[in-house]
Amino acid sequence: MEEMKWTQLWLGYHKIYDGDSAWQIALDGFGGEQRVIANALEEFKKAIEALTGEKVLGGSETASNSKTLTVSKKDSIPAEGYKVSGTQEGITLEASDERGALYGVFSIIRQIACGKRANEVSEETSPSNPLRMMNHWDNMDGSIERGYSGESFFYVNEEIVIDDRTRDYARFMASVGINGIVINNVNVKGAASYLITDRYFDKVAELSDIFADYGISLYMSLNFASPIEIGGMDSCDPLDKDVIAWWESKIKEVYTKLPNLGGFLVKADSEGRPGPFTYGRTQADGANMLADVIKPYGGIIIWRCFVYNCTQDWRDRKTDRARAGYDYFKEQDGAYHDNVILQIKNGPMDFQIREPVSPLLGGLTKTNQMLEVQIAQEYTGHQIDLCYLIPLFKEVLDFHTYCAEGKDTVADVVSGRTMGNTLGGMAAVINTGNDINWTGNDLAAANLYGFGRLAYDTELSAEQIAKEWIAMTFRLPEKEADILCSMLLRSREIYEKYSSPLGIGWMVTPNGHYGPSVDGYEYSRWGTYHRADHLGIGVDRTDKGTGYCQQYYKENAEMYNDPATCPEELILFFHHLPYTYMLKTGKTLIQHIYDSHFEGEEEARGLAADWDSLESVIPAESFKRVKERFDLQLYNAREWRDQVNSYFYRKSGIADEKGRTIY
Ligand code: GCV
Repeated sequence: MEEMKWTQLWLGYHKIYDGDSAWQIALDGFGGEQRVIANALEEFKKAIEALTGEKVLGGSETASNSKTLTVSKKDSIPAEGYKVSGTQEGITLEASDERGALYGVFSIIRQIACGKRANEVSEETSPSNPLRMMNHWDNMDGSIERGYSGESFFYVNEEIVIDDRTRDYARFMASVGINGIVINNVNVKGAASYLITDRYFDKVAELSDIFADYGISLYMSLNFASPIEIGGMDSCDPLDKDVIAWWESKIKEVYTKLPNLGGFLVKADSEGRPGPFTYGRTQADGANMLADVIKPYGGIIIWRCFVYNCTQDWRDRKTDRARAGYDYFKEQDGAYHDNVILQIKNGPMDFQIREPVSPLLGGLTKTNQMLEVQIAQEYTGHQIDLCYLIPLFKEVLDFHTYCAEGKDTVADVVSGRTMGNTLGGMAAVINTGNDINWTGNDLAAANLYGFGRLAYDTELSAEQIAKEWIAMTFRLPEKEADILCSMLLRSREIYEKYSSPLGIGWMVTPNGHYGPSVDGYEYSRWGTYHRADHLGIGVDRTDKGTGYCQQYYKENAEMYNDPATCPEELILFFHHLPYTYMLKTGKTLIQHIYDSHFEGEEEARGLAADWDSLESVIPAESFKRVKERFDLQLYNAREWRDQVNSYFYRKSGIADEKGRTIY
């Protein structure tokens, strides 16, 4: 038997039923020579044969018992949307464009893989978000910044690698509706600065071509200092006419070589990266200059809002990193050109297990905006610990910003519904690498699948997505599928319980970000403090503290400003409170810390036991890989529990009411 080089994730089809028909394909308004349509039909063939045993007939072949998949172009279907309906005679798929047809095929596959017969297939939908993107933090030496699944499958030794894996990757992404991929780390350094030069054009074009086969546009992260680093100039001032002329000629060259390029993602003036601030210019000056240059080619500039002072003095209690995004970007709301999108992390800090929603989302009312989340588990367990993140993303999407009446959730804002703009959407820092299972932990693939599905349809529930992913990946009996689904759904809260308490975040080992170090970031330059002393803990971000609360619309500002109305899972993010503060549960703050950490560790053991109970129904290799991860997770959970509890016991001198062992 040929050795498996990599898994097929949720496209590893299991036989669902033994069908007795053969399939014919009929195209109406679409042509088989259209590349995305051709690939969609290939996917249908591959899947239907594996799922049902039914053959798809070639052009001249006939059969007495055939059914037909009819793919029709219908202009009334919204862009990238589709309508599929099964009958006794076959399935009709209607779409107005190729992407819609491709997604329609994957919808048929999904429905059959989840248990429907071909004649029962039925769905009519279109994407919630215009842009649904994956951001790779892959470096050209093959390493991945915050990667926990091996090395990059795009780059080895500063060369771009294109093989069967590249195509499979594009298929997986298309199957969940991803339509844009940024292929390199936002920290653009060294060889990556040369992606926009002859050194790499041919390979990038080849990659872009494979993506285009599956309806995906290729994007690149851009080095704002390119005029200096690759152009030999002494400035990258966005208002300098020579700099602008350099960019004009560079972008012309880029689009000559890469006509399908979607555009660029830019991290500027952040964590040591160059940007317009160096020249006394604004973020809008930088973004608009590039946007104007790229506009004739139909490209867009996605400009990140992750700008903050990373050389803060921990003694300084006035500067608040949480405020930075809003402080830097709100002032220029409306100044950004229409092919600029501001990409905003879900929280004001940095992908902690719990943060409030960034006040920039919806705080900006005249600027295209996009939500950035992270499925790479940087702060959420490195794809060792189980942490299904879709519930977290749902909370963010459902959050009411109060920016407009009736259409004020983050989902409304980034989809474009609130402001009527056509550019916006969701991006995820991806969790893949060249590990055999793509995501390190086999169960972390639920986040990869889930992000795409959610970005396409923000109405889907975390549970529904989990069920689909389980059915497609493992095809388990009902009871076992329920166990796995429950594991996924419990996992985020469990991770939260045994790690840092009540929204405070950052009690993590510096640099690597796995495992506890309660004071690891307390006396650092990163603006990440918990301010615990012998009496209490938390950051005062109220009107009497850093004033961060006031960046929200009134309803939220008032809610967060008062500990009595502040959601308790975030209370230490917004308030500095005594350990004796009484929570609504009737527990003191310190008792909550002890209880949640003991519970979290115990519940993590429950997850591991649940996994053990699935041994007979999960493929052996997969079972073993995940089991090894759970062993590590249990060690981690125990360290978190004991270090956090001991720290606060030693600080506060208050004993655990239940008399459990604290060190
Ligand atoms: C790509 C955090 C991470 C960095 C990352 C940065 C960002 O600070 O730790 O590795 O850099 O976010 O989002 O730009």
